[in-house]
Amino acid sequence: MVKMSGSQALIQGLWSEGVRAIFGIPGGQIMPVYDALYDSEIRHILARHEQCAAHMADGYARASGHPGVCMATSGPGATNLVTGIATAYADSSPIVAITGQVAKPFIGKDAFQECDTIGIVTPITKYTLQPMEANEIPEAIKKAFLIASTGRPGPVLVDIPRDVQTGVSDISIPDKVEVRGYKPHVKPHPLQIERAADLLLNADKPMIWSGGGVIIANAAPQLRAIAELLLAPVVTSLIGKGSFPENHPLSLGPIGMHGRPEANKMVCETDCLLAVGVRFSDRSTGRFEEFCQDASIIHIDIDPAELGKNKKPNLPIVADVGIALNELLAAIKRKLAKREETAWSKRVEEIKEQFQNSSFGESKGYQPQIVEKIREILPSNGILTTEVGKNQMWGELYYKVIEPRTWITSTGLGTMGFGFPAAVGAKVAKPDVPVVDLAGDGSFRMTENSLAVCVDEHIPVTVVILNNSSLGMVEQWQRLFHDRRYSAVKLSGSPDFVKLAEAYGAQGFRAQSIEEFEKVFKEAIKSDVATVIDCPVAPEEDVFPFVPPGRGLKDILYGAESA
Ligand SMILES: Cc1ncc(C[n+]2csc(CCOP(=O)(O)OP(=O)(O)O)c2C)c(N)n1
Repeated sequence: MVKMSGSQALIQGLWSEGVRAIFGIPGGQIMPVYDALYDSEIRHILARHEQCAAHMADGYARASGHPGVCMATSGPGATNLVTGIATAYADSSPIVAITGQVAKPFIGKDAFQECDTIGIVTPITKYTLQPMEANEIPEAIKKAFLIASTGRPGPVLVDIPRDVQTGVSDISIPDKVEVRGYKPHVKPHPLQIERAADLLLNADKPMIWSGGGVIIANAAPQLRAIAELLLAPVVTSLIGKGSFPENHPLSLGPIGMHGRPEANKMVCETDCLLAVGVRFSDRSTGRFEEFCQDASIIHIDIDPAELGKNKKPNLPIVADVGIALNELLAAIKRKLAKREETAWSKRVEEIKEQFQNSSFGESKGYQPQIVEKIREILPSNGILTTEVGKNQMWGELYYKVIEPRTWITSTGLGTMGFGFPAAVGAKVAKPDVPVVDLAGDGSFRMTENSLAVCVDEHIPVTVVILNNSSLGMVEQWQRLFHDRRYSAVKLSGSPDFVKLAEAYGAQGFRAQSIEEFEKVFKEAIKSDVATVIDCPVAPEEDVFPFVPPGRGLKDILYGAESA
């Protein structure tokens, strides 16, 4: 036991959890913590908006696999974190948010900058804690990290009243902590694994659907081994891109509204689907009733709440995805030495042939070309984040992700403004790899102030803006489904993005052709300052193919004429 303040205990607790970077903004009710931070070796990255601090922590977590930490003061600081916390929650990303709160005697008195942070975030966090004495802080921090990073990961918020931060007590930092009632189920039942193996081996058209849970569990190698043994094609969810190398012969890419047509077509044909670490999102499945109607579905997930939530599986398995896939691989190996090519595996080649080199129309437009060029130039461990809109969908269709944790995008909440701060967080986690945000002009404008953070903190990320002077995705939907009644989508009044970057002290380029883009992009990812590349693109260049909302995966639109 050592005499220290609650704030000192917090900083020590964070340090002992391995925290070396915090993203945040100070304010009145968190100042004692910032004072203690002054004496610590933890790097503090001053965000320019708390929403960005939360997205930075999220990007850090997704790139590294370790919880990211964000911090804010009470009231508006805490409420500004909300979109970032909800984004992390929807995508099962482990962040720990620390907020200041008014001193205990002021709670419930409508004090300056008081708000019920715990009440606000309870539906969008995995857990919340509010230590009420200084000596409770170390245990609260340990619990926060344990809960955020185990089982199905997610955000945890620790709200600390100001007088608890300043209170001095005899405090020790525990090595271990137990959370009563919290026991994430990890081991699958052996009989279920045997059954899953039999179902897959007896199927004529086995297929794997791999999701974000495979990435979280670091289980990509096991998944690949199973696919190769079974000669089963693999499709992913949008967030699951990277759980199976998209340049692998068995990869068909992502399914869903903006998925690859070959993936959507083949998933309609399978007779046995192994769905791993996916949540059967409507964006992936289209109409639930039509999804894999004639297939047996095996669903493995660590969160029992996911099994049967949207689609009832024939074989539900609650388990840590890594352990379950290890055991499934062993079971399949016991029963099958090598599988010869089948009609189904030949169909994979055939369908890929049909679609992979096609732009689904005439010639490939500028935006797919840019996305493919990024892939060509970035090394396989380079990280691409995206915003939300057409930019994300071009990425989904044309950017082949090779390694886990190199594709970071907001899929559950679909948060515009996520990609740039997430890229900053990812670059802090992985300073040696190039990190690029693929943006739309609308999304970039929501969090462009992170340019100040990049310059100030020497975090050289590259932002590629597909600049169509419009809220493009909404415009596309208005074009296709609302009779071209363009309501509130034209983004006039944007600054010159090259000059904007320069005004922040970053670097700006404009690329009007693919040749120009190639040249400046190569320069940008090697540069030691943040770079914005403004690519003027045509607003009418729409993203196709896609499955219209409310339809089944077989109803693919290849162009405006089929809408
Ligand atoms: C914070 C937030 N507000 C609104 C939306 C709804 N929305 C989805 S896509 C989109 C347009 C995106 O425009 P832009 O960032 O310019 O990208 P583009 O589609 O043009 O590539 C909008 C407004 C959203 N997803 N997130």
